[in-house]
Amino acid sequence: MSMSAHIDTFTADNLPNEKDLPEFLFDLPELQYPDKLNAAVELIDKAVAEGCGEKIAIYSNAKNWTYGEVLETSNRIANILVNNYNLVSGNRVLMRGPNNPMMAMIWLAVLKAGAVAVATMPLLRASELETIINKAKISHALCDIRLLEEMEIAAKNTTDLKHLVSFGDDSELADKLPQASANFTAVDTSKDDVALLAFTSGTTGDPKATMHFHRDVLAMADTFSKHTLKPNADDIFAGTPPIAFTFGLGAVIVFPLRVRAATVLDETAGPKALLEVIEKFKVSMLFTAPTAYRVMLDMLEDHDISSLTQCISAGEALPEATSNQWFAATKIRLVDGIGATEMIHIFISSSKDKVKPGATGKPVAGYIARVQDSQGKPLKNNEIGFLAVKGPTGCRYLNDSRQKDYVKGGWNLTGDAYRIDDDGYFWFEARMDDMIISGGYNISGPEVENALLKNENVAECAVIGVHDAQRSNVVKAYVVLKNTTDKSDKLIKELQDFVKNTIAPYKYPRIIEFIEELPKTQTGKIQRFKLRLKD
Ligand code: 3UK
Repeated sequence: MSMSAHIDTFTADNLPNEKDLPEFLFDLPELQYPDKLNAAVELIDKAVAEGCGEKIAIYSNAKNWTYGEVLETSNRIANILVNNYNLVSGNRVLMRGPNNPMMAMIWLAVLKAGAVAVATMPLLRASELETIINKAKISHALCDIRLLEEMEIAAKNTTDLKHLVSFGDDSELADKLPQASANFTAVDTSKDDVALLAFTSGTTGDPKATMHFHRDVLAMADTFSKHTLKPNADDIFAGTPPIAFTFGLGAVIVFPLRVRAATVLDETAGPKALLEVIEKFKVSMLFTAPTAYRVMLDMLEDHDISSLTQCISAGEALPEATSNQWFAATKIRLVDGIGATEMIHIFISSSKDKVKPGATGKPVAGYIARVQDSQGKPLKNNEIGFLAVKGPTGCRYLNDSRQKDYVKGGWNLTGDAYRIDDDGYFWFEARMDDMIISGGYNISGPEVENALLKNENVAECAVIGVHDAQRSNVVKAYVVLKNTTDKSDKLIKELQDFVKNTIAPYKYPRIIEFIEELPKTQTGKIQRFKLRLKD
């Protein structure tokens, strides 16, 4: 391990014990990083040094930013943090705002100053912010001036936070920017200094903070992006996942800057706005969740999306039906990829010409993966078990006993049930928690969902097991309808027959309830546990 440049050693002091860490693999030549490495310097200073100063780095509805302007502004922000607010390397800086150019430049500034970026979802409420401040011992918070209210409540209830600074139009930061120097010498961090904390979207209980080093930030680009997506400097990236979700951080900041491409950071969320962004900025690389692809399918006619070359889906299993519908409408085969906050980004996927629809793909270059039983013994092809993965990135929870659940025998265990087919493709079955045991059978909720989604009247659905005295559990489907408002028993029967004709009949949903909207996390995942609580 190299010597840390952090003065505030909180993150280093709270790393898991060596014996509880996963094994890390650095086989690829591009993963041989030097001991001294600052990810932000690689992403922005080096881009300008290579001559990209005049090239556009960030498009937005308000203004476009060249690489040179992004470098200057992030330098000014770093100077303000250090000179006006006493930031020292290793301090944790909370960031609160929608995906916009300022958020990106603050993120770069925090890393350049050797501090630790803690981006948060814009919709969080005071109590959730409080939990993050306490857990990560946040010293500084930068908050979009329009989102101050909840932040101020959280700040009052905590003692660690010393500086709360607003950014955006007419903010404290905007006020100081013109006077601050545009030159900043980045802190000479080590490749294994913590660069960011990412909180898991955690469905229940206490959120976990995962820690990622400077080298991890680059590794996500040098594995998945470089080898699977193969972008170049002419690409234009866009997507909906927030920067606080590492899916978004990679998609709209790290991947584009790593290859000196451009990113669109647009605040207006939602599938309709996304389609407008694609058309206006001629986006080539699109990143969003399966649900958004489904919603966009019905709006494609009104938009010119011919600039798209690759569409990446992650966060949840991509149903084969959605993959095929998107392909039929756009001639672009969706790239599905499974990632996790613990792994920082995607570790199983396929490049678009190698996709097997319905399967997630194969381990990304730099990663190895297998399916094992509860004892850690590898299973044979086509047997369903626990997904285990290893690579250049991996799980490091900040001071959390759950480290021992995620990492066993050097492998990261994601909590997903998978199988590997005879061609080596990995197939998602379910979250372990979403496997339904009914009448002695193991039924995967997502498989039933996939069958239902092939029906023309089904917009969205979620399948869970509900308690039943006879069968221990029965399969129940919550269905959001489209093309019809007919919530009759006849339609229920039709949908049940449809499933019986699509997959093994015993898997059909014995109960179907129509619902207006499915409960979802801010990262776009269906909250099946909330539906389970209803029953
Ligand atoms: C599930 C998937 C099937 C799976 C993420 C890309 O989702 C991300 O991170 P989270 O920590 O959740 C991890 C869990 O989500 N999942 C994600 N993608 C897929 N299941 N197919 C998929 N394609 O249960 C996994 O264990 O919120 C995704 C990049 C960065 C991320 N953090």
